[in-house]
Amino acid sequence: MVHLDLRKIGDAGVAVLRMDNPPVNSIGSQVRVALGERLAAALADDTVQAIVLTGTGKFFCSGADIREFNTPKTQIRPLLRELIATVETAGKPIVAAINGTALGGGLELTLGCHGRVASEDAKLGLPEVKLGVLPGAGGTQRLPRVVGVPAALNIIVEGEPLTAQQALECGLVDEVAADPVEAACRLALEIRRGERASRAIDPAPLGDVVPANVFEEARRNAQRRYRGCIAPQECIACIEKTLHTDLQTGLTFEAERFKFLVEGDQSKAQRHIFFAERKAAKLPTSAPAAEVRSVGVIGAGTMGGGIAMSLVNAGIPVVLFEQSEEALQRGLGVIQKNYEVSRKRGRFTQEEIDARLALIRRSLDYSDLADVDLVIEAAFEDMQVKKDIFAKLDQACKKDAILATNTSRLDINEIAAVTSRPAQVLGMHFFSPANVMRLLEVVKGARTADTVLATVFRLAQRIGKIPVLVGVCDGFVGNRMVSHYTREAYFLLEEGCTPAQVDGALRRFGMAMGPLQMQDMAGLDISWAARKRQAATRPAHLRYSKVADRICEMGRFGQKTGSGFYRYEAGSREPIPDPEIDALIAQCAAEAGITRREISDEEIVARTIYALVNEAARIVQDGIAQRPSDIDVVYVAGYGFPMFRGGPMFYADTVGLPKVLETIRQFHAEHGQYWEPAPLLVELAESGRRFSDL
Ligand code: T1G
Repeated sequence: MVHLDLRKIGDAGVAVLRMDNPPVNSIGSQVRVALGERLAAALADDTVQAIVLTGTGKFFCSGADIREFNTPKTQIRPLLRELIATVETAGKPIVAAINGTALGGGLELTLGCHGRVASEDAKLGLPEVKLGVLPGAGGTQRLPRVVGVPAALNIIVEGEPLTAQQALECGLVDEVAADPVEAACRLALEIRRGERASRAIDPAPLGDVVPANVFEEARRNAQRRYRGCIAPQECIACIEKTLHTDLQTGLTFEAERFKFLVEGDQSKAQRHIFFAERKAAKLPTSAPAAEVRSVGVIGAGTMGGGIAMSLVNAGIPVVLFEQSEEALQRGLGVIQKNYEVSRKRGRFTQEEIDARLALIRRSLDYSDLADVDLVIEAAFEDMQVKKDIFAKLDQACKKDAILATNTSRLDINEIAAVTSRPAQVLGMHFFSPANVMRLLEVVKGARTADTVLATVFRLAQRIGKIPVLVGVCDGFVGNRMVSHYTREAYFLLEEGCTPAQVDGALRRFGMAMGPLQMQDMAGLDISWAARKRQAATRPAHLRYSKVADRICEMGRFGQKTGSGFYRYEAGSREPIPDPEIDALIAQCAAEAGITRREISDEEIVARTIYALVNEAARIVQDGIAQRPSDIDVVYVAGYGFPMFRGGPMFYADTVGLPKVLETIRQFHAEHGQYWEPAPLLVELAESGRRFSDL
């Protein structure tokens, strides 16, 4: 747990305390107790002139043990902030040797030390805001006193880690060393001998070190970037305290705000997503993963181009295939333009972009795909087009190559059946823009081999995606649910809402974008094609809204045609309400004999979000998703569902399944069959259980 090694350096003794709590050296109650004991021993030992704190392997300390939050273990003494106070006020110099990742409480521990040395590959950050809390062991009070207020605001509100070099440049660490423990021992003794100044924190208020509007600006930015999240605002309030309050007063305020957040629904939701993402990435098989050295991408359109970028961004060579030179040039042009935008934003240097573009080999010939380990097909969303491509790929590619399709809803098994290798065929459903969106639905076909799943899951993590295993059905998980969500949005239009009212209610709920604006962004023609495909099997007795079809019949496909549910000025994505659409909706309602009425935000949210929940319960029941939390990951990472609500299933649990069921039964009585409660939802609600129990 915490090892104590005594080192003799010259005639001086240095106690090296090494935290060792795999897998990520989190600091829970047991580590705190052990560290407290070792520290007391080293401080009491007269042969020890200085102390060094360090970690094990790749981790210094990944912060407090998140699993202990909201449990009695958090009250076991010493508390982390008490340990840090002991370090800070120790009579012997204590230096942190940051041997790797130091996050949250781990970095806060080093802020109590009298010096900090980092290894070259160290990562240093305070990501608590991503868990809906704040750095509650002094980070908001000590970091501004070490790196200054502007840098502290950025580190704490954004929650992104710094490299060792960046930490050196902003004064967070004193040195970067190949052997941080050796360097820390030397620094500690130099401080002991008075040859180097101690970096002990000055507890006095900082005073007006920054213009007052810095905090207003920070609040406005955080409100815009993290709409609905309360933790960033609390972080800013704590940091602001450093200007005019001393350290102890600030620490008390910080502890009180931490308690408020950690007991709140938002943090519970964000922690749920933290663990849900890690659970989703685990496959129910121990089959070995094969190496993917190069990938073929079929189609250089919006999706193909984004997929190629996410692969070369991870250093994986790509053969980008198109049917015509013109299409290839157009696709490569879009990729270059996207990189140019990233360069202007300082994300990539020109050298880095050139290196990525050099990994893209352009192709008009299937034989260029003979040696790739995986092909991802991102061609036009039509079954026959995809079957033709897979038949050709089956001939052109080496026998053990994996063939994946980026279809967003077509039957993987039907595509696999045209090949001689159905075990090597699966779906890899990326989300637009594919080089940005982190979600990847990995669609397991009836005959997809476990080794193929393992290979694609490992590749997904390598390219920074969150893989979620889903089964074959129309729309898999995300799109199968979204069609129920948009159905209710269309019905709400007919019953009295405007597009802006529906979208506004869901934006206030926290969605990144409302359903109708989202449809305009994705292109109305895609869902129109799907509705046409489904028309043959849609039961005639079921209600069907013609609103979206009518808009498409007018040639309005959304942003790409300058109008859809909204109008868009040239070059702008800002949705402008259009009276012509209001009239069209009223016409459809009249034809359907619907009397329009006032509709509340509450009803809009319940009808759309519970439509998601009810269909999601069917998806779990059908085994299309492994567990409810996977569905939360799909919606938070792929559909703009607010992280601070934890996804549709966690949100339903938070509301309470009996209440959700009661409302759905009410909708069932009012609106008919679409709202028949999912048997799994009924079973859980009536047995007092939750989705999170599954
Ligand atoms: N507590 C408990 N478990 C943790 C953990 C933590 N802090 N960090 C990781 N795990 C588990 C994780 O669930 C997984 O478990 C396994 O470790 C490997 O993780 C007072 C209040 C450190 C960068 O926010 O960002 O300090 O799935 O798959 O990709 O102010 O984990 O195997 O059962 O992610 O190598 C602040 C959270 C806490 C860091 C490693 N710290 N962790 O990434 O491995 S709040 C954080 C991470 C705090 C103080 C406050 C990453 C990582 P399982 P992994 P990885």
